[in-house]
Amino acid sequence: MEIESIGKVLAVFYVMVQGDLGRRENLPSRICRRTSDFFIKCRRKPYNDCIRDAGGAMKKAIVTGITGQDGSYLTELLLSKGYEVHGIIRRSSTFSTERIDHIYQDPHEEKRRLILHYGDLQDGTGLRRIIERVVPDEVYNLGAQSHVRVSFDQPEYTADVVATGSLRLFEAIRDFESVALKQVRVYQAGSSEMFGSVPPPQNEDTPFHPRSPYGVSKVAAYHYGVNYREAYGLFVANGILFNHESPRRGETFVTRKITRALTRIKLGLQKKLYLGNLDARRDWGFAGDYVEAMWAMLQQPKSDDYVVATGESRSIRDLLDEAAKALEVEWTNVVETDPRYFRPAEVDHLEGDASKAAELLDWRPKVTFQELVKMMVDHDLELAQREKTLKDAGFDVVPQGRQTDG
Ligand code: NDP
Ligand code: GDR
Repeated sequence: MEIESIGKVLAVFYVMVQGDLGRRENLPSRICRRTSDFFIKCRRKPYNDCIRDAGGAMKKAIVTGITGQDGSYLTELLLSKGYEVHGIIRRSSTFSTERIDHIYQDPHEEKRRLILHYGDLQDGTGLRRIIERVVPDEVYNLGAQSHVRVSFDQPEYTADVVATGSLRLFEAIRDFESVALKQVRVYQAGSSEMFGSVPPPQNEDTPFHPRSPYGVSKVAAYHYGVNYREAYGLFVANGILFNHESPRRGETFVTRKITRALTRIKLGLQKKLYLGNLDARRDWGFAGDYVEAMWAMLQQPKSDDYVVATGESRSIRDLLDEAAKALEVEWTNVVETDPRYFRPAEVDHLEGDASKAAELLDWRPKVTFQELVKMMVDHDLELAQREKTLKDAGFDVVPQGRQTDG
């Protein structure tokens, strides 16, 4: 029998028995290549779709930035949809998996669907190795030095992770596709910070004018994505997401900083809250809603760019009003301005127009601004209450995390 026919027979056998042909290591590579050709050329459908249609194999996704706010919500979503999720985490001297501890699966568990790999966007070889091992259907690139103020202190590092890190990932996927003959769909985490100083409302046609090293790096990553789409046919969807928050938001971003501080102040654990510019306006949504848009972008027949936003904006003062109202406290006498939180160049007003996402992805935000603030306040009040209980019982309570002078 000719090698091509053997390949076809083996392919069908594997799809029926295991539904897992996507793993190249399961077959001798020459036969695997032939079977890939068979699926791609004969069926005229993307490789993964053929496999799934024939045998219903589980989809595999790689998530960079899995330990971050969005990574944790996205992983919950993908697991609920039956995916096998491979998260890339950075080695650190303390644990960084707090946001995913509730869904963590021990390597000794059978049939795990959440697998963690050490890797870094600064290490292209490591990224390539993970992609080759996992053979993903989808890659979500959420990893970043994501703090705008910090990017002024560490511009080169931010550019290396956010811009060049994305390029390393696209390069690795491009090479992988050409060898594995398998399409990988890529989500690139773009940001409303790319619009910077351009007046609202901002949509997919609004020009970019970033105002920070972070914003500039995200613009570069966005253009790398578009370029790889045009040059190599890579499926890259750029999500241009406006601010999205949750009880899992990092504590140095303004929403969480406010809800953490006001709840501690309410219980007498803290006296003051130091903030920067209170007049900036942001379009704040709920992170849990926004990860649904990320996933929807990769299910489209063609890769494209989408703004994801609520269409409403509020100032930091409005946010303080809403959080203080929920807690029945007064903020004006506890909040002080500290210039160290000002930015060398500020983004004054972001308010997105997400009508393209509504029309093509059928995506709309579900959680309102008031519900979001309430959710964060309730969560942080519980944290503060725990802290107070320990303190009242005579235990030393040291708040976690330290602010730098930068
Ligand atoms: P977080 O800051 O919460 O998470 C960032 C993640 O990136 C963490 O898992 C972090 O790991 C990881 N990371 C940092 N540096 C590297 C690196 N060198 N290599 C690999 N991973 C790294 O961000 P969010 O979850 O809020 O945001 C997710 C993505 O979306 C980011 O790219 C962000 O810039 C972008 N974005 C966010 C918006 C928002 O409002 N949240 C809006 C628009 C875009 P570790 O835990 O080890 O630090
Ligand atoms: P942003 O979020 O810069 O929009 O980036 P952040 O919450 O840091 O700032 C929002 C606005 O609040 C003002 N502000 C302060 N900000 C912080 N962090 N701390 C303060 O004390 C403070 N006082 C006032 C800021 O000047 C700013 O105008 C977030 C990140 O998640 C990015 O990764 C993402 O791309 C964008 O949202 C969309």
